[in-house]
Amino acid sequence: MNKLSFDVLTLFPGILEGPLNESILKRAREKGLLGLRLWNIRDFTEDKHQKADDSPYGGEAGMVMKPEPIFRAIEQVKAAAPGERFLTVLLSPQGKVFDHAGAERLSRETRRIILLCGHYEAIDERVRQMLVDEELSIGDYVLTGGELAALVVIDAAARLVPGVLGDDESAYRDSFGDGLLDHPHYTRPAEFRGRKVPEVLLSGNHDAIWKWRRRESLRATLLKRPDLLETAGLTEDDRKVLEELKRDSKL
Ligand code: 4GY
Repeated sequence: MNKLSFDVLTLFPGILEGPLNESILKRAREKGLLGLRLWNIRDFTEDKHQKADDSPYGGEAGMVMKPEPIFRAIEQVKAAAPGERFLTVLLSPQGKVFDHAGAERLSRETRRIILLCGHYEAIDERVRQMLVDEELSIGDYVLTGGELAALVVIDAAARLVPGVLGDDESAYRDSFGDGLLDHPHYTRPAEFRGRKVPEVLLSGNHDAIWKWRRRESLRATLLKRPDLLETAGLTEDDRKVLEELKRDSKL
């Protein structure tokens, strides 16, 4: 088994520590299915003020992360795992937008993944040019730093690693796998404040239940994210159901 491993480089490891030590990610690490190391870029400064950022050349507002500590950090990360191969990823709004396909690709990655988190305004361009293999964005907005984006990437990739989700959880793995939105879910009680759980779910008829769920997934996708229907893997039956949903417009 080759394990999914991340080395996260950041000026603020505390942002990641909490989430990585809770719930499913914590359990995945304990099971040895997920490797995670946090590296504080400040530890790789060499001046007495441990300066990791500086004002930009050309004069504009904000601070730019200095190249030297990042270069030293990445060199040390690589030296700590001799003979291993690495994929260095910069989290930034300029990257390719991270989606389910991206999560699947990373979950199968055999190289150790270095996640480089920028903070402040920017990172010195030479870091991107000389060290970064690819840039990933979690969406078209700007964060105060790449740390939250790194968490999103780690979480989405880790849950796709076989064994990370328990048996009870793994049923949900396909929710986006087929490119459709999830169907509604219900638990006890069978009636709550006048709202009943759909009869079919109590019927024990698994074929009918499967059909209902598929129909509700298609309904939710048609209603909330019709763009996803273009790329979803739809069967002939799915297309018939969609036509029905549109025709009846009892969405
Ligand atoms: N969006 N997706 C994102 C981000 C913060 C300045 C470079 C994003 O991934 N990262 O907004 N990152 C910036 C802050 C330096 C990273």
